[in-house]
Amino acid sequence: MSPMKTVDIIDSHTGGEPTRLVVSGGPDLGRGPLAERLAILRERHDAWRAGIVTEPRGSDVIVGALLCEPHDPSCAAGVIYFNNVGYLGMCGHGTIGLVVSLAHMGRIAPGRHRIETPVGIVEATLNGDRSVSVQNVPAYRYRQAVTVEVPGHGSLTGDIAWGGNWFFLVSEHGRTLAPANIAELTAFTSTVRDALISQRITGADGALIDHIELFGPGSRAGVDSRSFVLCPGNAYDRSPCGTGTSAKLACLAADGKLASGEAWRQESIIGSVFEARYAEGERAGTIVPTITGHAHIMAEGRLCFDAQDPFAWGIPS
Ligand code: PYC
Repeated sequence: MSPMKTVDIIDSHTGGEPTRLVVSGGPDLGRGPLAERLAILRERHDAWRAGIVTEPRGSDVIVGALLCEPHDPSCAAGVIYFNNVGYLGMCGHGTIGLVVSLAHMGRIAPGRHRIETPVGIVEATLNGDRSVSVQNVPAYRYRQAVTVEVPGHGSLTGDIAWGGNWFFLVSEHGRTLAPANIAELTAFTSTVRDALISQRITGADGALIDHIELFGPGSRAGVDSRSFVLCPGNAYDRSPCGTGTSAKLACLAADGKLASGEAWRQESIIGSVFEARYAEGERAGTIVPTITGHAHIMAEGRLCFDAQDPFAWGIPS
């Protein structure tokens, strides 16, 4: 009998959004910078991504996080994020989950830790109350008030911003952001993303805008706004989305609606909250966002990949 491949994982969730941290058993990606290792993972081991996060072992909602030795020795860890359809440059909720999982493993203590990602180094602080504050990569608004024609829905105007991933952010959409409307919001935002692609509306350097964010009023006192975030594989983010909140801060800063250091409390569609603030970035027009939230450990486990299992590496689409 051939030996079974195994992968050790820790599952956590951040404001309801799951993160599956791969602790050991991942493919050999060498020792290069994280962006290089991501390219190797994408080109040579994509089946492995699908096996970890997609059905039947995973689901469309799970974000995977491959724990890597950092290339930069000043970092406590390196990480590559992935989901049901591909790879993420950065992931805010995932970094909060990563830090709580590393603390659970006894690998880090409360305090500040540098984490290497394919889009740059972020700094995460494990706070005394077990919350985690992630100082993200610099965020910026790339274009303001861009109009897209959405088939069946007419014109829609939003901003394009970078927060570690590319976002199209819309406040004037005429929809109620309530859990009862999730199916309709998912269908609508997915049509918006397709329209952006077909009308060649992109981020900088032609980058695909793969996250769509709708904003509305918060549901309770002390919350500034509620959002619905469509992720690349058509799952919606159960958390307020760390990179999406970073993109929102960049737009608020550009509009003069939020001052440096001022708190912004962003609520997700299911009611979980991140608190966010920014400092001015080094490059004009950029900000450095810090996102604070809580994550909880849900499981420690070992995934088994049976050579006889036709669906060991996911269900082919
Ligand atoms: O928290 O940045 C985030 C994120 C991206 C996709 C899902 N969550």
